[in-house]
Amino acid sequence: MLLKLSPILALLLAFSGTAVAAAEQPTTPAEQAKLASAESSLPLIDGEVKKVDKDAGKLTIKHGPITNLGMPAMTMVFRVKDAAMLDQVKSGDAIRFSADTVRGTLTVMRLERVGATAGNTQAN
Ligand SMILES: [Cu+2]
Repeated sequence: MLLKLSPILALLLAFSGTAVAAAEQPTTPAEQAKLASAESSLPLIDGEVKKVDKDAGKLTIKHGPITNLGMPAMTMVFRVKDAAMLDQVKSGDAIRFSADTVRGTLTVMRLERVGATAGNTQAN
């Protein structure tokens, strides 16, 4: 009897293992949509790039109040979500950006250049 039960038990264990693994998957389409909308609903903050550190993957930004983080205006260092952001700006650029805490680190989630502050007026 025990010998006949054990394959069933093994099957049940295999199924429950699969169920647990599926439940731990953090990225169902619904969750991805939720994450994406949370990201795009972050407020855009005015800032000025003070330093671009490509080696460290960081930007120093003089920023206005960041309401979603409860942070007053200051100059500070942010990590960037995407290293390509570091190629889009240089020191002195006026930007708009959104920031959030990702795994305990303040991270630039979105970045737009609004113009250079150094009289860089080229005709497009
Ligand atoms: Cu700050």
